[in-house]
Amino acid sequence: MQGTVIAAHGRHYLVQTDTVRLQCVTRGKKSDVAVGDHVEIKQTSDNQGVIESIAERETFLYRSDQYRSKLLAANVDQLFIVVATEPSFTDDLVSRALVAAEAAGVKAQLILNKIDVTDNLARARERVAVYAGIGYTVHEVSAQAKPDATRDLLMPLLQGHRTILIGQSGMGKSSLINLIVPNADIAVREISAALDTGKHTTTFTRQYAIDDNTTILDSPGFQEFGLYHLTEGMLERAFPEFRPYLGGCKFYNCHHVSEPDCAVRQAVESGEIPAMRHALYLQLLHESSQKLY
Ligand SMILES: Nc1nc2c(ncn2[C@@H]2O[C@H](COP(=O)(O)OP(=O)(O)O)[C@@H](O)[C@H]2O)c(=O)[nH]1
Ligand SMILES: [Mg+2]
Ligand SMILES: [Zn+2]
Repeated sequence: MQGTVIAAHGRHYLVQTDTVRLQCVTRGKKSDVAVGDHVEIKQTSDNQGVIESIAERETFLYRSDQYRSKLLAANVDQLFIVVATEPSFTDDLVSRALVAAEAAGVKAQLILNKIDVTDNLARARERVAVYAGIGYTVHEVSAQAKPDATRDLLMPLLQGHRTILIGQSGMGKSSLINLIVPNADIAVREISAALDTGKHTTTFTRQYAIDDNTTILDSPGFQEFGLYHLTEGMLERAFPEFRPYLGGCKFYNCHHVSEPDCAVRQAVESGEIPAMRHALYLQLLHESSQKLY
């Protein structure tokens, strides 16, 4: 039987086939299955099965720590980073998610939610403008105050795509999912029960089908978004605003750290590359050198 992994919790996976939804485990200790994976399964009881194999992935989105990389989602083609006017979001997480998306060849956009909270709106707009300046599209919504307008804006962007929502806890990811997916709250309770996650309904990634070729994935609000797995070469290419300068450094193998006549650092000095982004690049370069696998 073939199916799609729609939720993962530890080594337990929920697989949806055309006809049934099965709680699955992998054979042996294999644990490299992710939500979004197309899998071959063997049904072992009414509601259980074993994952036999994983189909080739179109994309894979990772995060990682010093010790291992962790597959976040497979086969998504779009990543929406959800930020809000309140609570305040961190640029660190936004940029890390953007870098992960670039490295995976997944198109990224930003959603600024809670624009009804006018006190913080100007500041939030200023902050997301940095990403718009780099070339990322930013959409403004209010899941709570303007639900219909929010749905009307998001639906055409989602149609025909496999989209993952990423954002810190409290930004409004679940509120957006509830607008887009009818009965999402019921679905998540069912998934939670099937995976026996207890009350921890938001600690795992799950996928909802909107129609036959439209899916949306909700991910937990990550505290950490390590990118130790990225190599230096992948890193510099994952910053689109660096690209115009990459051939222009004095040394062809320039790391853009402290080398003389570095075109990237000159662009930081002149304000063409946001200093905050270059600082994150340096941090990620450091992480990349610290990985132990
Ligand atoms: N004012 C305002 N509050 C919102 C909006 N969207 C979500 N919230 C609230 O923000 C809180 C966090 O939302 P939730 O969807 O659970 O965020 P998640 O942690 O990213 O899934 C909840 O109390 C929501 O009611 C919005 O557009 N405006
Ligand atoms: Mg949530
Ligand atoms: Zn350089």
